[in-house]
Amino acid sequence: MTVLQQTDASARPVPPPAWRPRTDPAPLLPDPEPFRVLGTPAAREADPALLKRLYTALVRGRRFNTQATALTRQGRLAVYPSSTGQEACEIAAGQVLQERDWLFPSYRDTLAVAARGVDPVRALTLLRGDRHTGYDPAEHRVAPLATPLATQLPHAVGLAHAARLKGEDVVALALVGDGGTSEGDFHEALNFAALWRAPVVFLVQNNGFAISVPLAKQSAAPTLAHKGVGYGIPGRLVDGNDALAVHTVLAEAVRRARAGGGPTLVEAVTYRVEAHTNADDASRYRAAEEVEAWREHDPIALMERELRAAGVLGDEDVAAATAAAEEMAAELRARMNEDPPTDPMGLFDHVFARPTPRLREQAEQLRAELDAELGAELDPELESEPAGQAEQPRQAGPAGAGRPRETGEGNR
Ligand SMILES: Cc1ncc(C[n+]2csc(CCOP(=O)(O)OP(=O)(O)O)c2C)c(N)n1
Ligand SMILES: [Mg+2]
Repeated sequence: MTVLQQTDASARPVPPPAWRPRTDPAPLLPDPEPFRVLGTPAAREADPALLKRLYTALVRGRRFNTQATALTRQGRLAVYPSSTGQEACEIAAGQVLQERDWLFPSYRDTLAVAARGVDPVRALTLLRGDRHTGYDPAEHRVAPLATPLATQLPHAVGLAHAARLKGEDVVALALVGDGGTSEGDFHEALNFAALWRAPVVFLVQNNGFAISVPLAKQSAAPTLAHKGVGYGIPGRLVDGNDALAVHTVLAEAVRRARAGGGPTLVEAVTYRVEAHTNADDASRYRAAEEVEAWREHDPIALMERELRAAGVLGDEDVAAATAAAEEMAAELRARMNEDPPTDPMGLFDHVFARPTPRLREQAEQLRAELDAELGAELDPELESEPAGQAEQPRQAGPAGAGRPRETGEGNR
């Protein structure tokens, strides 16, 4: 009789205990519905000061997004991946950590970085086209905005684990998109985080799309929060447009991590209202009605409705928050309209440890051209010649030749 023909189940050997699940998966499973607070009786118990702080930051964040997008059209920013519609996640992530903790953002998370206290102009440096991060990660405890998907996640786990080994009280919060959860780095990060019980929190902003790829074509998982279960990490599902709910869930996950309880995977269900970046045309892959439906669930409107109903927000407060956001936008505009001093010679820095002869030759050629232009600019006789006869100084980058030759550091 072959094994397949065997009919007597009792004849099968019982697997030893090691074959049983080592962790009860039930407590790891996310709730079937995203956690919500705004519009429910629980919101009435929230600290009004926290609500107001979140509201003000949301209004400011929205204005930041529209201003940064406008700056791309004026050529002042190379690219901007807007988080309009996702401000609740961004602001909660930026506010929920202690100073000693670390934030690991992706390219879409400038708002979270700014909400953590980094100067907004510095937070935009990378997106302005500079090779520098723009801010000192160690000073702010904010890792550089990661453009390669999910690479920030193993970094977060490594840092959190190292801090724990050193006996430091540090939690790392790592942000990633729905598309990023398909990356190998996501899986490796979750596996090691669980294994080492690292004090790390993963926040997946499920905004429905990875550029033009909708979630339905990205993953067959029941929810993205379920992805934690296979690694032994609890998954939490939260309404990503409900700033109070995201703040509550993240704060709980951070507390748990700090207390030695290990990592949590939070999926915030939200929507990317704008195109992927200013270089994308979202109308080619999604219907305007879908976007409009999500605008009905706008994070600022949800918060404002709650605060007005609770009687802690009036017209003057709304006007004050709007005015403060306008002031921030005006300052951002003015500062982003300043040409950062750049050194065209910086092109050759950090290409090779020892420059090749060809590179050295090119550098010398550029240096000679720049010196010639500088000489032309400074020579009064040349300047007084009728237009057309003197060689026009060539613009070399936004700063142009003849400006102070500073190193790339001046771009900060
Ligand atoms: C490793 C890697 N592969 C591909 C890309 C190209 N890419 C840039 S953004 C993006 C979509 C990411 O979508 P998601 O993770 O959902 O983040 P979102 O842009 O929606 O915030 C892709 C595929 C990349 N940056 N890095
Ligand atoms: Mg996405």
